[in-house]
Amino acid sequence: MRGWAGRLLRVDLSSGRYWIQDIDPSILVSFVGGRGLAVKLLWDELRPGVDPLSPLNKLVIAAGPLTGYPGPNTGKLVIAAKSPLTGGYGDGNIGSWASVHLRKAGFDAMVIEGASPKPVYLYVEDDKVSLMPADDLWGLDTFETEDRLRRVHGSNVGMLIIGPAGENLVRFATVVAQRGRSGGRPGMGAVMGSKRLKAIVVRGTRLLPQPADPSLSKIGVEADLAAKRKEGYPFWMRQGTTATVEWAQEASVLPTLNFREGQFDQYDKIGGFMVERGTVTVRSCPNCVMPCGHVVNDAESKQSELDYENIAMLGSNLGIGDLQRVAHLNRVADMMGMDTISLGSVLGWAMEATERGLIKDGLEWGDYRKALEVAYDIAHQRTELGRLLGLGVREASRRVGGGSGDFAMHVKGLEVSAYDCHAAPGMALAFSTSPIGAHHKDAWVISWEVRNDRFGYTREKVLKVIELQDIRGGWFEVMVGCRLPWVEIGLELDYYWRMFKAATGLDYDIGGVANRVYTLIRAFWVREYGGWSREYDTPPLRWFKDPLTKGPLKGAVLNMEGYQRMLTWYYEARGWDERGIPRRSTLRRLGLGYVEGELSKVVDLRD
Ligand code: PTT
Ligand code: SF4
Repeated sequence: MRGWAGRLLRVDLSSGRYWIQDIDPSILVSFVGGRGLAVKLLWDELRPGVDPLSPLNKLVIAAGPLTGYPGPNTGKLVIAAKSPLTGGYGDGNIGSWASVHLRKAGFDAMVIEGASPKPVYLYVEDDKVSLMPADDLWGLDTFETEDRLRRVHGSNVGMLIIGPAGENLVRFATVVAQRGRSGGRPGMGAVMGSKRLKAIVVRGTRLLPQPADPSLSKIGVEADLAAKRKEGYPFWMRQGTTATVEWAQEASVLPTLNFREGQFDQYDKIGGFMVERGTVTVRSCPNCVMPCGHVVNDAESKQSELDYENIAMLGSNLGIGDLQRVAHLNRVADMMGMDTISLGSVLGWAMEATERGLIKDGLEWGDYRKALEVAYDIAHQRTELGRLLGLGVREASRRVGGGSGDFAMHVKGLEVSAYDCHAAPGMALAFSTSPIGAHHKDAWVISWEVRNDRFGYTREKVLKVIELQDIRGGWFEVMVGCRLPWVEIGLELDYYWRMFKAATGLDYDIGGVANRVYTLIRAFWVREYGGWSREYDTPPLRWFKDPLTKGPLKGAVLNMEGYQRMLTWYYEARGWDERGIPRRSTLRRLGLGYVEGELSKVVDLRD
């Protein structure tokens, strides 16, 4: 086959063995790569009900058939496992040289299983694989770990690293690369930590897999040039994703005080223009034509790489209107290896629980110093509050009780990313049907919704969510390229279809692949949850119960009846029944008939 390496590396940390396997070409054709390959492997290989932090969980690191080739933003990979935060399927998409090196080493993916008795890191150089002692790295932050590994292995390697949060099994610990790329929101760092795997270092010295059509490079260069000519390119280069702060304020969707409000009176102190003024350098993933990692000096005059989500969740959501302070919290999250969205959410929830008298000696709104202290406490799991918040907002609210679940901002256990949905039913549906919990990555429908139909509960909106999910979550996550050139500056999707065809020689029905991947992920959740309920696909109660109290949309709340109607339309369009469970006929149509047996053990499948 062309475009794929056709091989995966499997490492068993319990025995220290590794072996190389050919990947069945029919699996690559049906699931493509990245998230598609990951969920196929996890469905086939994980024992149902496995403890995500046990040696029986597996970590899949998967590139895709565009990874590494010249062309816009092809330096990413997917990292996936059963999530310790949600108990369902979890993944993240991270920019790292490890993606390009993995493919140059001759692999499309790695599967890491078992658990090492002692801290180790994995070193892969083409077909040579070593497990190296990591006792002296254990306990170090991600920056220091990267520096030390570079001193040993040089700069021509790619790395994926965990920090103290991953080691200490914080449920929203992530994997960090290149001092500021962070991936795997649903606790992929904790899965690495449970395996006592501190880092993965990859060096590939071979050529990338041969593409079907040598004109692939030409199309890639053409796409790069087209991106640079786009009208929005210069402004993007000035502010990247951080310009979203001003947009979100204007649209009343900027999460403020634990998603109580959609506007923050100090938004201009943490917005894109402040970032632009303070930017000292810009970093990027490999092969990026439009770098978005804006680096500013933080409250300790150290460099911190910012994106919109970090600023909103650690700034307005906590009532902190100071960019340097927000940047410092962000830097600490990167060093500790924790997701900033979940960190901002658990801190916001704790501030509100403190205000309501549900937590003693907690934190006040806007209290930066205490927020910083608690962030370290979470990463090191060293106080009762740190241990509670390290479980994520769903579990923390279950333990604290007192109605605190009503303002715990999550779906399926994954904290909501930075878009308030009091007046955005389409985005609420996108969060609630995202295949990993409330992440915006699969369908950022909110900009379309704000422009076109702010308040409607319409079928058109449901179909828009599915269209975006299929392109973003179904397609960019399987071919594994960064979607931002298309989303942010309007690079035509046609370039990607052409590059994909030139790489693999195959013409794809995108909707078919996306539906197969979404349906298999849903089957995974149903198997792990032992059934399904519409409640799991419903957004946080706050958006239905507590109206916005300020701003132009004062009084806005979601309507439950309208929302449930949209959810039913969503299930119908995906071929799932009214409970949200894939129908037998859908499974067969998508070539997923083999999951029927396992699913029938936990639910009665309908035709
Ligand atoms: C992503 C999530 C995001 S999405 C942001 S900001 W964003 C937060 N960034 C964090 C960070 O930084 N440090 C930290 N400790 N935690 C963080 N948590 C949050 O993580 C990221 C970019 C961004 S920046 C976005 S939108 C796009 N996401 C893509 C995606 O999901 N798929 C895809 N094919 N292309 C994408 N391109 C863009 O990538 P997760 P990254 Mg990330 C400091 O991984 O788990 O999906 O979480 O990986 O390399 O940092 O790229 O306004
Ligand atoms: Fe990475 Fe940003 Fe470039 Fe995408 S646009 S490849 S996230 S640096």
